[in-house]
Amino acid sequence: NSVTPATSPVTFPPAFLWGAATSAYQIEGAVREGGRTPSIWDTFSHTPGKTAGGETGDIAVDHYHRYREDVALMAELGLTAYRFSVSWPRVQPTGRGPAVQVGLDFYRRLVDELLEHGIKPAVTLYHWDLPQELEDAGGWPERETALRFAEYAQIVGEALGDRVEQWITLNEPWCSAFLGYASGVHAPGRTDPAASLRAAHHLNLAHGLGTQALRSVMPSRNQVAVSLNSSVVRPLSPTPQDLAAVRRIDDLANGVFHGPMLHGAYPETLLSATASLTDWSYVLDGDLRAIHQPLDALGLNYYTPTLVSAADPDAKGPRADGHGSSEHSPWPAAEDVAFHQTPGERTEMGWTIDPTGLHELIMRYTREAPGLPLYITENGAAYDDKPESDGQVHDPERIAYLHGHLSAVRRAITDGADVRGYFLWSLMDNFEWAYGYGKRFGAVYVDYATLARTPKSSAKWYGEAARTGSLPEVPGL
Ligand code: PNW
Repeated sequence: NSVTPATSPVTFPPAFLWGAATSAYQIEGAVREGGRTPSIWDTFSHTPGKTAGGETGDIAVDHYHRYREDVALMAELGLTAYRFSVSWPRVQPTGRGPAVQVGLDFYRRLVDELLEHGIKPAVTLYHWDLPQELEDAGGWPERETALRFAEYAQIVGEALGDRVEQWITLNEPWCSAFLGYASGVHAPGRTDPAASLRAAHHLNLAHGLGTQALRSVMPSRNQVAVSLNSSVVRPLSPTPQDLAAVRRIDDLANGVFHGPMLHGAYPETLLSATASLTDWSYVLDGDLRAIHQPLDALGLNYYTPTLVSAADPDAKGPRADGHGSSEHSPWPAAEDVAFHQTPGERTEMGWTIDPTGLHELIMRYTREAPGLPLYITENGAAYDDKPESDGQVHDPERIAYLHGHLSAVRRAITDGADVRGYFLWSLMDNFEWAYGYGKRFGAVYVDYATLARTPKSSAKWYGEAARTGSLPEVPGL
């Protein structure tokens, strides 16, 4: 008779991908090289008052020049996949017309380097760096931007489709639409709720047309997906009023994107709730059919749950919605909803650590999109990491965070979910948008004075998980 250990090792399926993720503007630097022109993030970060300390991605972590070193580091750690994004203005500086070969060549070299090291590339086409010229022509609230995206998708698909199997059209269109055009804490920094809803529709259309364009030029074995920062929205109390608040925010966070993408329609409750802001007349005949493309997989980005209630109309005070400081809300037509801090331990972003939310999220999409393979395309935590006197960086909090969330993924797989891989956000410390370089999400530490890279203890822990396919034990857990 065998003795059952108190805890058995948390083991993953053999083909499970162990990845890390980054995005172009957050790591590349070299913003004026190879014919690249400004994106909305260059303009925004160079506008006084928009980012912490006026920090920009001008140099970032200089990945454009150090990609070989970075790929070698991933290989040394044992990662089996890497998710990165292509900078649109590096490939198509004005957002229109012929591609710049130097720009495409950079990504081809990066992909070849990954493949030579046995690392599977996953390409995100749009991680928020819209060519400034397209914003000057109206940006995402305009239909034209979606048409231009489809052309850009085709160019990149033609250039890399023979060697990249995994494709993601958009990263977190919620952030592009609502942080970019409603609260204004992200580029282009506009604060127009009606425009943000138009932006959401044209991002959806870009996804649909971009998916068609990719498929028209790529081998059919390739997979096309989208990465949504799908929120887990919970009520403060189970009253009808608080449940109505959940419905409102769930429509604005999730339904506005997965409604058309997965089911071919916007939620009725979203259309009625936003009727005072927009009549949705820019949703043209055929748009929903174009957006409702069969997907090969769905990418979920998860950090923290969202807790809401019906607002007390007399209550005034700061909004605890964790989306940066702005007097403008990223939630159009939701003045009657109040946001609350989920109780519990938090990361350096102020985001509550809640792995059960990730399990909930995976199970929700398992029900909502039966048969669709899922990837966790981002999950991770910012901590105030500092090297010790011996130069090593110890981040036990991040190890605990990763252990908790990977265990939640494993539980979801046991419960019947088809999760094929996990991409830690982020491979290395980088430009955390409006927060600048102060928030470190990396598994690898970057010394911003020298740009030297040092794997933190979490990188070694995660690398061991990747090499063995099961989670190394964490002392004290
Ligand atoms: C995501 N919010 O951003 C992005 O995909 C990454 O580029 C980023 O570095 C990472 O998560 C960490 O922040 C988000 O306010 C930014 O809800 C803001 C929010 C969510 C995700």
